[in-house]
Amino acid sequence: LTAPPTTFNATEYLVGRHVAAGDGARTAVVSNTRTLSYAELDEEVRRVAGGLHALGVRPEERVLMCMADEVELFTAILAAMYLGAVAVPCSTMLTAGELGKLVADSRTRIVLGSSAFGDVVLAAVEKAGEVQTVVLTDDWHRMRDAGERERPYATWADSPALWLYTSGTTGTPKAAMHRHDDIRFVAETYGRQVLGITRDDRCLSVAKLFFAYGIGNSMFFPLSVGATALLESARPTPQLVAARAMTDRASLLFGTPSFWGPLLASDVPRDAFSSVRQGVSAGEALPARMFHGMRDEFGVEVLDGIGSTEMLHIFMSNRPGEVHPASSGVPVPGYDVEIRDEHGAVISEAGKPGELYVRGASAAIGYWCRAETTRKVFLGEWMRTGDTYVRNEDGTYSCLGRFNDMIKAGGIWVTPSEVEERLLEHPDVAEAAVVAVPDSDELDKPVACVVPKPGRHVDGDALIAWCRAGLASFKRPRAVVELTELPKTATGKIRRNVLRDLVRT
Ligand code: 3SK
Repeated sequence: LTAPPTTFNATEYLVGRHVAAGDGARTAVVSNTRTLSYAELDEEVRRVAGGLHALGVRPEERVLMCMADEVELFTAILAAMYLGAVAVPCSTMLTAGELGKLVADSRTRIVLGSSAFGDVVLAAVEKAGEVQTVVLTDDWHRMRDAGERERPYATWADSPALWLYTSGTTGTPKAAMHRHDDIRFVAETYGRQVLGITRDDRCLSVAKLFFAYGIGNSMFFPLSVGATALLESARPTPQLVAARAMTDRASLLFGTPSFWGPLLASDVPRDAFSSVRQGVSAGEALPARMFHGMRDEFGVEVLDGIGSTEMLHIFMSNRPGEVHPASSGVPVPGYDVEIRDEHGAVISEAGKPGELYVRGASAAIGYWCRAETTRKVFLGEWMRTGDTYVRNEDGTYSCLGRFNDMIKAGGIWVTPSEVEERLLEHPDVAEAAVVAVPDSDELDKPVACVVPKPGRHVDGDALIAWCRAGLASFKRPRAVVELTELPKTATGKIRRNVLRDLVRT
């Protein structure tokens, strides 16, 4: 070792620093049930950290959470990082079986859950032999009353802070491992230099805290500047988000195309977002129609950008006042992008599509216990996104779809093989392939192409219900197409591009 590592703790950066600077009275977070100042948040973090420490949590150990967007989840994430442990917020949309796989994969010994999801959490940990403690929010007071942890653990900038499970880039869920300094980096690049976030902003996000997009929107960006996070625990319908934006005077509104579409089709009053100075969109490419609709009807300019769980947040984006509709804009300061062909050679001409590669200091250090996939995705400083992009003549970049078969529906990854496995468990199904098909809003949705067993027929609604019963609801096919056979290559591989064309017509 030539130089000592830099000591840096993300929770200190997000919370403690503001209290030390005399800003403890500023409002840090407003949830559906509570409002906390920075001083109160700081105290709550130290209490929850004390409770986790008393339960035996050690630095670098995982703490898995399956919790609604409320003060408990907010403080649990911060408290885990404060202790030097690793926060692992997981989707609340998963079935017990799906969550159980993440619990087992992460080898966590402690699981925190909202009591509202108690059944799922308890069933998920049942088969995970390493779990020693489950704390549900009904028992939260016992944990937070164990005594405060006075000082943050002296983590290094490179210490592990946060794992986020993703199915993106390649199939099965795997944890992208992020360092403490990744959090500072996204806040100081996209947050400050693109959004121009200030301490007067009030951030409202449709994406929940367990998504990379959501945790940046609702925690890293507002707390990095002493601004206010508005947490919403319920499903973000257009009516609910509009009501919340009005009541709490949101100034930054973070959505996805699958939110803007229904919002534009709704009867939400067109002045509902008059406090919003900037809209943001990510998750999937924003159709130009939605950009114009939001600007012309609601008076909100929506900045489309692309990010990934692996890069922690948005690395390419349009800029306020300089939006190029139907494009993801240009790289965020601190990031570089390249378009490369299938051999990895850089494509320098505009208009020629290829796979988007990105580099920047917030890149995950890899996937937990997935050496082979890590080596395929993280190539030195560069990361393969798995998205097909093109550079336009004006220097902006546009998304043309996926480089592989993964589906992004409503901004969330769906792994075709996982849905196909479930379909094949149905007694009427002989063969199945799931492909992405654009809906009327031009947004990809999973569609199942199914060959029934001899003498059987498939009932589309029943098959969708079958998938819904065995998988998280967002993974269900939105339509089922019955075929007599699936198109295949000479070596027996399903020709998904042929299927996609067949189903679209
Ligand atoms: O999907 C995206 O564009 C995205 C944006 C920010 C953070 C994470 C993701 C996956």
